[in-house]
Amino acid sequence: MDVGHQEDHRGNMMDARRDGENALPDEADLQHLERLVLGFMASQALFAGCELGLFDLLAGGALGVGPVSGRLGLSVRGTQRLLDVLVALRLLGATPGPEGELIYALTPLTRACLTREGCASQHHLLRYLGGTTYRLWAHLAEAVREGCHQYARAFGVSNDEEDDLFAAIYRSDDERLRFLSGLQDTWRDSRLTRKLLTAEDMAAFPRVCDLGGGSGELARAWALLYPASAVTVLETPEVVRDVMDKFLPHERVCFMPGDFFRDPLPPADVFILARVLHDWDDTTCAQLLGRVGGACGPGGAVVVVEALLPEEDDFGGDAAEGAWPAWWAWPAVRTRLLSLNMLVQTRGTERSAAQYLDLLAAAGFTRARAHRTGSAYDVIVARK
Ligand code: SAM
Ligand code: ASE
Repeated sequence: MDVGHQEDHRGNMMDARRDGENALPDEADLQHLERLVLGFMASQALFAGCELGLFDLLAGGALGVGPVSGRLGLSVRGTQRLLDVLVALRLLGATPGPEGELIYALTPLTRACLTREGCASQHHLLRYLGGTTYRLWAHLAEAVREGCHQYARAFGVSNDEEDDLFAAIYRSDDERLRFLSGLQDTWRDSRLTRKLLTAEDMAAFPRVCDLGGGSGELARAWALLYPASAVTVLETPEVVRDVMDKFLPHERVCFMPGDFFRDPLPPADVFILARVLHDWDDTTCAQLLGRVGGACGPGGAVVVVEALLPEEDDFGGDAAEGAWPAWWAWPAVRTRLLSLNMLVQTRGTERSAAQYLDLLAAAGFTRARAHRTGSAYDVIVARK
């Protein structure tokens, strides 16, 4: 009578097909799971390639394992395995050399994105994610349990710093530079910045202030797209000092040191908030937007640049529908991971368009429109 059941070697009752509640998964489902489980190893291979200077070295020409390990001062056995996995991950090409040994070369994607000098370089962002972000994610379970960021556990920042979010994020001068360089990478792709900043024509807003504008890379893109505009970045005094010393801001972008929660905001027709609101809880966002609403006149506007969460019941279709890798690119997954990252790294969250529109309306910006770009970041333009 027990046809279809069999005892496995541990004596558990197994039933491959009949028991829907506890059926053995098929190969495709197991692969889906294993790809997620091993995903962190693939990320680390990528981060290590950046950290070791492997992609930068290969930018000068294809090489075999001997020269790569020799020039970077690495073990041959370690280098061999890292190179091989990067080939398997389609991040390097491999062709036989004159003596039959494999010669490793960058792909167009890795040349553009993973080398320091690449035209769409994400090198510094990957260094930041592989260093700081990765170590914070080691405490994800605690972040979920406690509902807050993990700088104290991961980096031993003090209680005072824990209370002051950016004191924790910028726990040293070097770390502040790594953060600024990492975030700057996002705005290197002029196709993305054009999509965001021309979703609506902003030429009628000549005085622009980018609040918490980091290194000024997005402000630079604005200045190039709207040649008649005057662009000011309001940043913390330490960041303004770093930008003056270590970055090359566009000559048409001014920097103003200050605290956007306390100091008077400069007069402007439009304020940019790019990846600022996602750092803070609703109450703090309302406070900041209230100040922005007070600072810009009746015709004033805000441009919010964020990765918009899908609406809460949109998980990108039926979970059973798409196996790896089709579903991975879906914004449903990506932005929810970014939102989990905001839990681990900040006091904020990613939000849906509807959530931002509510926050904006409460600050008097009632004429607002969200533009989903289909790229890494979206934009909301809100007017009073
Ligand atoms: N807008 C930039 C971008 O999208 O790349 C940077 C975003 S970063 C996540 C947030 C920025 O807000 C940081 O550069 C930080 O220095 C700045 N910031 C934080 N608190 C601030 C404050 N009280 N006053 C001014 N800037 C502040
Ligand atoms: C923040 C942005 C980031 C605060 C912490 C952060 C990013 C990484 N850590 O405002 C950049 C966006 N995230 C990713 C994964 O690209």
